Amino acid sequence: MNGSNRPGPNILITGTPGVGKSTMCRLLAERSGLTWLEVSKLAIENKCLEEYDEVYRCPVLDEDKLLDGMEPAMQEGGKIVDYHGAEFFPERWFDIVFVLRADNTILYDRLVARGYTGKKLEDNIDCEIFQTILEEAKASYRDEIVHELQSNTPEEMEQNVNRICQWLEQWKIDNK
Ligand code: DAT
Repeated sequence: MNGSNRPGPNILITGTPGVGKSTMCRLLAERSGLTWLEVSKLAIENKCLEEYDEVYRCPVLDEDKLLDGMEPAMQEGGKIVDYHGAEFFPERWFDIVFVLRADNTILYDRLVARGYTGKKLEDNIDCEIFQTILEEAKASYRDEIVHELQSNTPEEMEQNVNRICQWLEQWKIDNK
């Protein structure tokens, strides 16, 4: 049940970079009418990116500032959030969490196509092999709200979106 009194549920879509979070969120937002909060864009818009990490070749995120900026929208409910991590959001924000997964070889090709090389490429492939984000999600949220979804093919993405839309319809019935 929804203990938060939100008018709509909040959904977290997480997983290793390249598993298909943003591609699926775009489609899910269109189909469901929920609002997609793209954390990577919010971080830029709300000026939450600090100095550049030379090893990982990406800027360091000011997590507290990002979370404070997201709070009002999350309280409204009806939000889809995608991020390549699951542990730094408040647990109370989410009604359900989906962890997207992809086969290592498929993920490798996607990340190479994105221009990832060296340590960044290796670390992200290791992250998927060791199912780091799945473990993070299970450690951060109640087991029964964490679901793993395979995201290797367009057909699987379609099935995933349908499944989440069905869950949403049931949520509306249960929370009338
Ligand atoms: P993420 O947001 O998790 O980093 P993405 O949505 O940008 O990933 O997807 C990475 C690439 O993989 C992009 O070129 C689209 C493709 N892709 C994503 N999901 C897919 C799927 N289920 N089947 C085939 N290709 C997919």
